[in-house]
Amino acid sequence: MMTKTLLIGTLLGVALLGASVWAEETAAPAAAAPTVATPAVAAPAEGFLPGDTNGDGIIDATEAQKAAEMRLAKMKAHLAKLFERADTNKDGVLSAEESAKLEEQLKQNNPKILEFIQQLDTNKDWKIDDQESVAAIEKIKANIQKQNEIILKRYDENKDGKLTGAELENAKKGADQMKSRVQERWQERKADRPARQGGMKKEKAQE
Ligand SMILES: [Ca+2]
Ligand SMILES: [Ca+2]
Ligand SMILES: [Ca+2]
Repeated sequence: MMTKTLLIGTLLGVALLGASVWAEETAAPAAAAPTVATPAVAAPAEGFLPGDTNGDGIIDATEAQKAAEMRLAKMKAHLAKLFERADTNKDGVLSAEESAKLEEQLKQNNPKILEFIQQLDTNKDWKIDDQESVAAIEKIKANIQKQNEIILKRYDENKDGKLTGAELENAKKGADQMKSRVQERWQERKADRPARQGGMKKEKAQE
């Protein structure tokens, strides 16, 4: 059994993938594709959790549906770019070789994204078709539900199924700490690949 904290970390980390990680990964294309634009990735401006539009610390069914759809749309856009880049002979499919190369690249740069893609792309063609999309929305919503449960278990002191007053404050603090930790991890990762990131930044600055 994983500890509660670790689980929260993992889930919040995955939730935060919705913003920073997608931006990060998309901003670091291979040198061969400098023209790929970074999509406008909305920062989770609303509540302290991405998707929590009313800021009550819980992602209800309506919020979850919207959050899942958004996350899937981002994921599809991101995957389409990865696909295009990986499809070196431009025949619209990834050969075993192209596929292996992309997998290896993601494994090194962003294993969490790879894991997420592999969970959703069940027929392993590096595309999310309609059927996979339906399943993906359900999977993302189930993750959100799990996240709600963990947050309530940890912060809902009076067990009324809501976070109010000090409960909400504590949950916010917890989320902030988790965000800093996630960001620190990203800084560390950036530091591990200064050439690529530095190169990209300079290119961007000159545009
Ligand atoms: Ca909410
Ligand atoms: Ca697929
Ligand atoms: Ca409560």
